[in-house]
Amino acid sequence: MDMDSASERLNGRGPCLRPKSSSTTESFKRVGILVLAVVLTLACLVAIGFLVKIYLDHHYLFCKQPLKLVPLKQVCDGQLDCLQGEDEANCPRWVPEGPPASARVSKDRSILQVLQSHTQTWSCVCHDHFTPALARAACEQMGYSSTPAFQGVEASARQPLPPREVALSNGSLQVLEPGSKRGDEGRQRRCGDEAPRRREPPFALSPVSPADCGQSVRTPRVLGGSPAAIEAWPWQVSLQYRKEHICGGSIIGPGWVLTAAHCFTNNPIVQSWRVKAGSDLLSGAATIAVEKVFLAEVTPASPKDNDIALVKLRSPVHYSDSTKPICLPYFDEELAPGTPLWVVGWGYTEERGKLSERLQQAEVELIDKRSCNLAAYHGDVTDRMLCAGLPQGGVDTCQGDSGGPLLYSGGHWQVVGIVSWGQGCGTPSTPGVYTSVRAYLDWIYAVRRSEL
Ligand code: 4AZ
Repeated sequence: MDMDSASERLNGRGPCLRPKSSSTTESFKRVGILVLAVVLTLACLVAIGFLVKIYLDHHYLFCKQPLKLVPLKQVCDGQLDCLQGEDEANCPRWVPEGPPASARVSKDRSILQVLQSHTQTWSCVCHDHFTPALARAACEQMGYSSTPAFQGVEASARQPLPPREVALSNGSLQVLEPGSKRGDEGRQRRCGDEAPRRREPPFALSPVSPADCGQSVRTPRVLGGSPAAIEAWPWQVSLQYRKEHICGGSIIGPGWVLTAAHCFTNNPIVQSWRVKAGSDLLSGAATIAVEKVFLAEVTPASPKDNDIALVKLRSPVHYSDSTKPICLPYFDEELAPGTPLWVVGWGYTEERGKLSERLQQAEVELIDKRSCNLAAYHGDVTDRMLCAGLPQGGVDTCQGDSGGPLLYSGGHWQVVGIVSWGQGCGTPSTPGVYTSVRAYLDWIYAVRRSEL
């Protein structure tokens, strides 16, 4: 071995080393490129698969038997497309208006009234001999599983109905005729006979804490559309379909949200709905799953009628400063035109605008139905709807506010309306139109009763 070639080999530049190292690098490169190509191809396939899944999820329902894709507009249409009925299984339910509940609560100090079935007349309930079992039966009639304590309030001239004692017969409330014999006592009594010597007036029944609803820890003070704190409107929720805000709603009980039926028209799959409560911001993850959706029946002839829905939650909301129920209106409280009302929501802040990330509040007033129909709606506003806005326009609900509450503060906050429809947003003489909640109290009671 001569010295030159030996030193070349020692330096690593020997004639036999150079080709070996470059061929190893070459093959590493080739394998690398191959791996990269495979990874990229897989990533592309996964991405395409993902996009196809998103597309299919948004347009079709997957039927297992027969194996096929059913277009979403055929889902919840009343026609079975899947043999196992998956396409009609998780849909909102239509609930017709049933017979009226046999109990109701009056605006006069929340006095309880009961219907006498054979005469179809209402009486207020006498305080004498009223038992927790009777209270439970009355509350169940209105769809409540809990029973408040009741107290006696004077059945004075303000209360036109006579107080009558009630009893349970086959589990339902019966109004006793005045002077009827009761139990084995064998003597005739009237409401108020409890304290005859003191000559006290008869007492009717009222819940001890009538406003376990409609309380908020903050009060709104700003006029016009302005950002709102959830603590001022703790019943306000966002109803979201596939994580997208569609409508507003109001908590009316631990497991119940009141909203508009039209929110579900193109979004019928119940499991895809979530309710976001306790926040004034639209984004954020914490949401509650929906168990059932109930809709009042809508006829094709009058599609704007009966725009009311009840959402039953999978788990109840826990009440706090930011989540509380709103009161339903009294059956007998008709508000006068001009009454100040509030609307709240995340809807468009301009007619062709976009949703607001922050909850907004605005003050409007009740507009009488006749002038609302005359000015804009040509008779489309029925007796079961309310109009609200400002005569000069500018303050109104809009797309995305639907289902949210129209609120009246009568000692405690009540949901008197549900955002439903209207021509444009905020234009003068075309006010917002709302479902009148008072007109649907019996429907609400019947739905909640069916789920007790
Ligand atoms: C809507 O599209 C909508 N200005 C809601 C309310 C009103 C108009 C439209 C009332 O959901």
